[in-house]
Amino acid sequence: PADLLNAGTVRLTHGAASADILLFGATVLSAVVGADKRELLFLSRASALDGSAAVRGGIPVVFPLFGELADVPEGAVGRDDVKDAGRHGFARTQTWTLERSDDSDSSASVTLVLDTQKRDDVLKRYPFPCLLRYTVTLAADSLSCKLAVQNTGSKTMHFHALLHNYLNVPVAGAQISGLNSSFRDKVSGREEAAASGSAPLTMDGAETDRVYADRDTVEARSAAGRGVKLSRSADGFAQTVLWNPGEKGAGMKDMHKEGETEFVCVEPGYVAELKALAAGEEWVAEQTLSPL
Ligand code: TA6
Repeated sequence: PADLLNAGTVRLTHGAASADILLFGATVLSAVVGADKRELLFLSRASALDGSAAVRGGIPVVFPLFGELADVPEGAVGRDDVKDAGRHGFARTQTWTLERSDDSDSSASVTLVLDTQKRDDVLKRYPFPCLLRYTVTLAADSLSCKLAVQNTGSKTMHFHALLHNYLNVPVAGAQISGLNSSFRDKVSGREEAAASGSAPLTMDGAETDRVYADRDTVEARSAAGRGVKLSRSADGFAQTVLWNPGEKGAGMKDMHKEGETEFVCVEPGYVAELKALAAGEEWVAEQTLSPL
């Protein structure tokens, strides 16, 4: 079932599994699944949860701009559409509306919507009316997040979309498998060729910020061998971002002390270019997280 815990948080439960979703940003804050009740997500204890800022942890929804406008090459198709969208866009800082909840024998789910046609402040930043529909489904051993973007306006719109998963996987010595393609390294500013072979990548705690061309299953395991598997069903998410701030975490005011050592962000997104979506069309992407 889905219960409104207070005005701002929905709690999904299914058997022993539970998940909390903040209406602010449609941010999944926690997902506890599996026989051993494993928390899949990291949430900073210093994060605001009162709607004053985006959440540092959980699964913020990034839309319609990933990063900064300066990250989008001049002249890129659709760049002008997102010029006022702001860092990581507005979806993570708008309060979404509870549309429905469903229960079945195998899962519990909730659907939140954000209709930008009803938000004058959003339309000023991104003048493309659209309906975002986000369905979070909790099963005994997994959490799925499905994002649908419907263009309800009369012109083609352009956007990035990404689920900024903060996985509860300590970064020191973490092994990431499934990221074998070429990538853009945002720390060095370089494009890097694909590594030969498919050996897992080992994280060393240094700042890492990469956009991989990989779009298949990615597994992140701690040095102790446990972790989270990210898979996708709809094929909307065409890249994968790997991020940890390293030492920069200490300078983040919404990060608890040494919180940056406790997670790895593995984020499915459509971020290599701006997606064009014609009037009346819908775009759908979905991820599933499960314990390893
Ligand atoms: O997804 C990686 C990233 O874009 C990084 O560049 C990084 O700074 C991070 O997201 C967090 O952004 P935020 O605005 O939440 O501080």
